Amino acid sequence: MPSDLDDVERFTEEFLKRLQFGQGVALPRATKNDLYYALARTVRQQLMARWLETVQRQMQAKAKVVVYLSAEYLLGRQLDNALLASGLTDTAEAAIDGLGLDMQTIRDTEVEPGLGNGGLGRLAACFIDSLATLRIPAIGYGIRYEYGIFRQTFEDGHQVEQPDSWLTLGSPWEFPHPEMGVKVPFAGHTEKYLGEDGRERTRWVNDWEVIGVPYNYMVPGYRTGNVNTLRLWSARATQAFDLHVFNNGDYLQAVRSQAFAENISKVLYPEDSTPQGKELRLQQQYFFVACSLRDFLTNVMGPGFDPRKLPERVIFQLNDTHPVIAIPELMRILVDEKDIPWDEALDICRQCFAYTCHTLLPEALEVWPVELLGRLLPRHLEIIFRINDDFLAELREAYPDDELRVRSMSIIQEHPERAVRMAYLATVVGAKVNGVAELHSQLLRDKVLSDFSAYWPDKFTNVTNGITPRRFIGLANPALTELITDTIGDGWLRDLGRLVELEPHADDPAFLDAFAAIKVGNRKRLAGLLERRDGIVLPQDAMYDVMVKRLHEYKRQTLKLLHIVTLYQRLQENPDLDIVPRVFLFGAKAAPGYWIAKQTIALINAVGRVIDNDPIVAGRLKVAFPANYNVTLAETLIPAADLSEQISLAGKEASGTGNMKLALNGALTIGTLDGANVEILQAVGEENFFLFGLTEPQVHAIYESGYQPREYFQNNPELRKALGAIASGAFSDGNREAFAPIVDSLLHEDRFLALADYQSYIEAQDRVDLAYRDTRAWNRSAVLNVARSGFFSSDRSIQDYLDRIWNASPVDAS
Ligand code: CJB
Repeated sequence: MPSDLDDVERFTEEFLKRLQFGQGVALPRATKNDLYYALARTVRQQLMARWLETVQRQMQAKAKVVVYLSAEYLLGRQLDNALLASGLTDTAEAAIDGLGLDMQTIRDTEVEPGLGNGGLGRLAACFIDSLATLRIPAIGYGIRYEYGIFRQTFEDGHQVEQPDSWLTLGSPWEFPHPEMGVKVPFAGHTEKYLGEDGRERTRWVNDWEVIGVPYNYMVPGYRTGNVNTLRLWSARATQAFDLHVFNNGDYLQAVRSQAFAENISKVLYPEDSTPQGKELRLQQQYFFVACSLRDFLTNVMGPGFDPRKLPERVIFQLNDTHPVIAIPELMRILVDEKDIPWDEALDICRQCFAYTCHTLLPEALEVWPVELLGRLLPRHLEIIFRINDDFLAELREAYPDDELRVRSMSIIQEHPERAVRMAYLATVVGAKVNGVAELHSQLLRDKVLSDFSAYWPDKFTNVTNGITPRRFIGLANPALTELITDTIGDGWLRDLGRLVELEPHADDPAFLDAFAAIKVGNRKRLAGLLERRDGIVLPQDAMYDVMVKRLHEYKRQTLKLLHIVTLYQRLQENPDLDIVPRVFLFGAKAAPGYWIAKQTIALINAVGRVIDNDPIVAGRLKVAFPANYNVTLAETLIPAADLSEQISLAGKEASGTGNMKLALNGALTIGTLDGANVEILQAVGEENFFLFGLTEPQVHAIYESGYQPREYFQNNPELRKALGAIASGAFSDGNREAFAPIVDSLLHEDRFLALADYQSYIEAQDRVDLAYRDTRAWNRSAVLNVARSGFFSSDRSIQDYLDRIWNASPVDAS
């Protein structure tokens, strides 16, 4: 992409101008924040012309638009990504350097927008990157939370949540448009009336409303000249305060309505895979969906647009159930506002929506109590009931003698309380339903939504997740990126399948040495960061064994911990035992209300402390748990990893994407046959992957036969010893109560079969230990992991969505 700033002098000049006229300071007096803003604005300027051009071109082409509706976007820092996309990284570095400034300090000034919890939000961020890179007309819509995912700190090893005030110093990347605010009604009642044509209509008479103010963000495609838009909504009160109340002397009451309205976009719900069912959450969902549909219909499609043409012009992709209220909202607009007959409106909706499911855990499937939905969105509830009535009537025709089946497929659940099953609503109306990895999609079809897949076999499809190679190798692993480019040439960051060209080099000693040296360098870089950031000192000459993901019982951080305790006990028993030194790196946030997950964090830290203070294992075992794992930390941590822990119970992790990031950066996986691990194993080959654990059908069989965790405990001496130590207070200064709930839950219930998989896991870890000793063979496997990870690019995922679901095409740059 040609750029008018790609000479260092011009760039420097532009940067100084931004500093002077944008920030109002001269170089000698500039703060870090001034420098960061000036640099961000310099790059932003470069992208803006492309952005306006892209929007213009896409409008003219009248192409079909992919509208990605997601309550979360876990974006990560923007500066480096914008530089990379526009090809200005080297120029910017030279300019900053030439001014005697430090680029890293400027980079580190940026606070990442943490507008997501974990995998689902990060996937949305990868997808909009790939959509822009593939030149697909696309808009991402979401919420501009004032506070993103909490900042995690540890106090005495326990997680403490701090508010994430990412906007304290503002953000140079956003473009607010208060003049384009959208009114969003809530509550009230509906009433019937006769239209001019004598037909009966319904209108919604709402009680209160808020305004959604759009904030636009650029989404630059990688060196394509294409810049798409992410539009996030911020809630404002319709009036700053109530003058009437104010004049009556109650100032506090007067501003209360403002606070109430602005609460809607105040904070991201920190629950991951466990819906909260709170009223504010439903308000958030409707708020962003109502703003987005209104914006799309009026501003993106433009005045005079005929909504009957929607199926040709748009596909609304529902990222999990959070935006599913968009379905009745579009029905309401079409029927009540645009006067389109019900059946025709439903037919339009059936072509415009598609739904991605991200879970298999039954408790994670979102339901909204009828009482709550009816109170907040009375018209939507009526519409949902009518969609359901139509659907059940259709089913009764198809299954005249099977009322049980009909009821079990109802969008409305009756027990334990009457509630709307949002996944069912999305499945009934959506044109397509997809899971996020082969195994997950198959289990969706066969289990979670089996009645629906029997009824509509063609509706169900799979799109295996992916990750953007720009951020997760291009930015995160510059040394490996350079080695790959030197070896196979340029262009692979946009065509990740080309990594297979590395395969022949897996047997080239010089290449392997260069690869190994990069890993060493990346470990050093991580060690440096953790020492500065957390005061954690990491040994260099050790295997870096990494488990980074949200803390959840199904992901089984406790199983990892049992392995660590077992190794520790082996060394205590036999101090001369020859083991490969390991650093166990954890990164994990627990939902604030998820008590046992928080206890698990405390236990990991407690085990780490004991190991740290034991001279017997010094230099051989180290547990490092840097607080506040986020996208920024991931970018330094992942490239340093040797071993990737993907140890969820088979059938529970929908896909995983950390598994892909780690493999792409040359970590070998130890994992179960779960989620996308299955496809990683197929891609990299069994000899380059440490497989263990029960398969999903075996898990099912164990549950069916009545699982007895205690039996595994009693029959396995090492397991008995490891759990026994935790129970006896070995990691809590003799306090037997401290971690009793974790031990009890494992011994009595162990919902996720950690004890059943323990032995198989330990054996696989012993194989890891052996394999790591053969450095050459290990590095060869690591290189093959990189070479065979091309499939996991989010560009491929987006291409699959285009082919299987969206039926949209690129619009070329002029
Ligand atoms: N996922 O991050 C979330 N939050 C949820 O509420 C439900 C699922 C994750 O989505 C990722 C992207 O599809 C998956 O890779 C991951 O397995 C799943 O847990």
